[in-house]
Amino acid sequence: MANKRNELGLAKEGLKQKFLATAHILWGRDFADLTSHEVYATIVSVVKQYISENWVKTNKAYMKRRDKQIYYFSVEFLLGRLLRSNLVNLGEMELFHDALEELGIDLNQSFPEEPDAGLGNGGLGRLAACFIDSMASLGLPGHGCSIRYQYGLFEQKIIKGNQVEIPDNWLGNGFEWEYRKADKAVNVKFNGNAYMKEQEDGSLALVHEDYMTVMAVPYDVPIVGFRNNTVNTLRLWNAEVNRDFSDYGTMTREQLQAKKEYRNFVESITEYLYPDDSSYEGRRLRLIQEYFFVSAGVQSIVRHYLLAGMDLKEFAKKVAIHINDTHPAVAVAELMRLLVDEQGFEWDDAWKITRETMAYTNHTIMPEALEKWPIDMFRPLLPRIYMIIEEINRRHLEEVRKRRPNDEQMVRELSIIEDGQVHMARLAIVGSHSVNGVAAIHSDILKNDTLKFFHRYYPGKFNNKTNGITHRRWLISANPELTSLIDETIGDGWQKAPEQLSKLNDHVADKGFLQELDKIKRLRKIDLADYIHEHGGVRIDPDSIFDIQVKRIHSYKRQIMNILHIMYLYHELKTNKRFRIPPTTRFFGGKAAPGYYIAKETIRLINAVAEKVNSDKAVNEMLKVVFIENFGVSIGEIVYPAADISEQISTASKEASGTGNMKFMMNGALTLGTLDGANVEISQAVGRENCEIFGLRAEEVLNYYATGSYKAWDEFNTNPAVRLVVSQLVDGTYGDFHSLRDYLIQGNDEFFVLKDFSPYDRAHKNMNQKYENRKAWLTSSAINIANSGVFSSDRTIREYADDIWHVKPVIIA
Ligand code: CBF
Repeated sequence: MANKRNELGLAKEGLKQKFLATAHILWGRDFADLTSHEVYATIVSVVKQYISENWVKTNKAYMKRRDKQIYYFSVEFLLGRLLRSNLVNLGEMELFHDALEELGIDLNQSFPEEPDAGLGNGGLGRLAACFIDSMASLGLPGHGCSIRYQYGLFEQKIIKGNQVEIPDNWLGNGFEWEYRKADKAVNVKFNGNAYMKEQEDGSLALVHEDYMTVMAVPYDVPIVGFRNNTVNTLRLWNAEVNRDFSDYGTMTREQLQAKKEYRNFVESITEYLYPDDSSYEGRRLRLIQEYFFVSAGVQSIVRHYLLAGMDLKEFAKKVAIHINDTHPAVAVAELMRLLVDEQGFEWDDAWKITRETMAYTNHTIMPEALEKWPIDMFRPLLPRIYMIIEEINRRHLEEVRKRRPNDEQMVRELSIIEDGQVHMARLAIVGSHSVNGVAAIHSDILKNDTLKFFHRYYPGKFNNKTNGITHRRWLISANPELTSLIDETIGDGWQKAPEQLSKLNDHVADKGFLQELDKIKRLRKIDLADYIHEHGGVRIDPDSIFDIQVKRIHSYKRQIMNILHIMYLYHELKTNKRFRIPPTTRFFGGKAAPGYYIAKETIRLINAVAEKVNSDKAVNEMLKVVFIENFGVSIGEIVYPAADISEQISTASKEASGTGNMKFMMNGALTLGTLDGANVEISQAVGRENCEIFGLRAEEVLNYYATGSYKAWDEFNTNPAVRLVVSQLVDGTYGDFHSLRDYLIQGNDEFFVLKDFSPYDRAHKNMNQKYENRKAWLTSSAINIANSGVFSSDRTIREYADDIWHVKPVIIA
């Protein structure tokens, strides 16, 4: 013990010296004189000194042992902040905290100095971030590949109740975690003419001429494993002007103009995450972005592979490329291009390698996310890639016709090019050896509905991998007191093996444990209440029920049902003297896409209701409504642990999985939800008595769509509660919301808000009743935590590694 204390003391002294020396090197000033941002940057620099040794070691080990590598291609990585999570993963939080304290610095004050790396917009991007954390923590050689966007998703401000979008200049003060690797730059080609030209000997050779080159420069971010020495890499590509294009002196006016246009073009590529796709130019820019990072990523993988001295024939045994949603699907054609055009492979051999290398995950059945590009846009931009896709499709359809003679519907449904468009999901499916959905119900819907023709044709390719979240960020880091309580109760083995959380099942009736759980929940609720108040919001009673719905604002997620229900409660509280509810705060948070009118109107309605309810003294002891501005990863770390009720109320069949549901559950909230996405598996894991399930089932929803038999008017006419709240949208109670009324009634309520309204109300009543029984509630809360281990992304990634990538962990000594 004394020895350990001694070691720690020495480590602390050494660390303090490091801070002082690093401050001198970075700023030429004493540590004590630094601004708070400089202090933060100095801490990061010191943390990087801890990380870099293992980063080098990890890369060397991979190179030397030639272990199979996983490359996870995703247009989004919603990282959030890294300082706290890196310290957790390094296991050095306490040491840093103590050393800094002795230097007069509170480490907790430094965390908010870090900008949220908002390189994503929602579940898909956050999942990718959880996955790279899990790969590193499981010791798997897995890396991310994406774009270094200059601006992340917009910053949301609420002004007079409306969402206003401000550019998210997250790189404004620099991003301390990145390493620019200029020597690893590659060129990406756009435009020009590509064709096959007959040679003198009669053979055909590819010509691609008059193209434009963009230089892709990687910025690498270390991804630190959990106390295991592994440090993997997230490679973010930045578009830069090609070096060859810099001889200003000799240029004519036209050439200078062309250069200016070229520079603007290049700079636009990595400027924004999701350029506005309502215009042709915006859509084209998205396609440019996708090819840009995919081409750069695949080129750099092949180059690295050859550098390691490996044989390309073995490529699929040594490399797994994952296509996260359709955005990187063009990787299929790019790898074919590199193998056939640049490495001289025969088509069939290249195709075998490509298919064995690629795997694809579908994240939604929403048609707008299954990208299609008009040929007229695609071909001029990527002429050689288009030729390759045409050839892939020609051969693929030849095989379809052979295996399914006279089945022209099958041919149409499976064709990668159809109706003048290139279908990226189809390219991904044809070019991959595995296709997976992200929750059991979602994978079933893909097989039986959305992709049924592909499933009939390639039944063996389809599988399910239910999503997960990293318990390191969402529990260990976000809720340290709960972490300590769990450690004290079942030991800390669960931190490395989260399935061991199930040991808590033996304690869910322990009075002492439940009392502690109760105290910790209250602490987290106070944190959230303070955050809201400090950010200009209302005062909230931490003893009220915290009922929270945070996620992107989308019609299928049905925030509108939630707010209509609050309007109903408010009406009852005002008009019915006997009507009572336990004191409740209903929270919302999430961004609406800038061009999504109904979503923005929903935000406006939430804020209008909040204003009225919160300023009404007669009810606001019982009911408050809060819209959390600019919800994102870091705010989520305060929000998820504070919830009593997790609202997961999407129309059944529409939410592929959801992952917020898992973050809430892991922190002890009870799910109030539909049987959609991973809610189904959550309800199975905890039992129906420990969550509240309501509403239409997926089969019923799909049946309504198929038969067209749902009539929103009937709901309006027959359900007085529905009639009341829908009428209030236009009678001036909250302002003018014709937009939402028309959407629900004239638009025939595409997502069954009115149909599910009364079941939703009953579900709330049941929850309220349950909440009144403190012991039963806390037991349910504990059961949710105890059964959340299966929703750690470690479990998910292990399944990907075993079933899809066939990759084993590598120990970094
Ligand atoms: O699979 C991760 C998440 O992806 C989405 O956010 C997406 O963008 N497609 C889905 O909507 C979520 O259901 C899913 O959890």
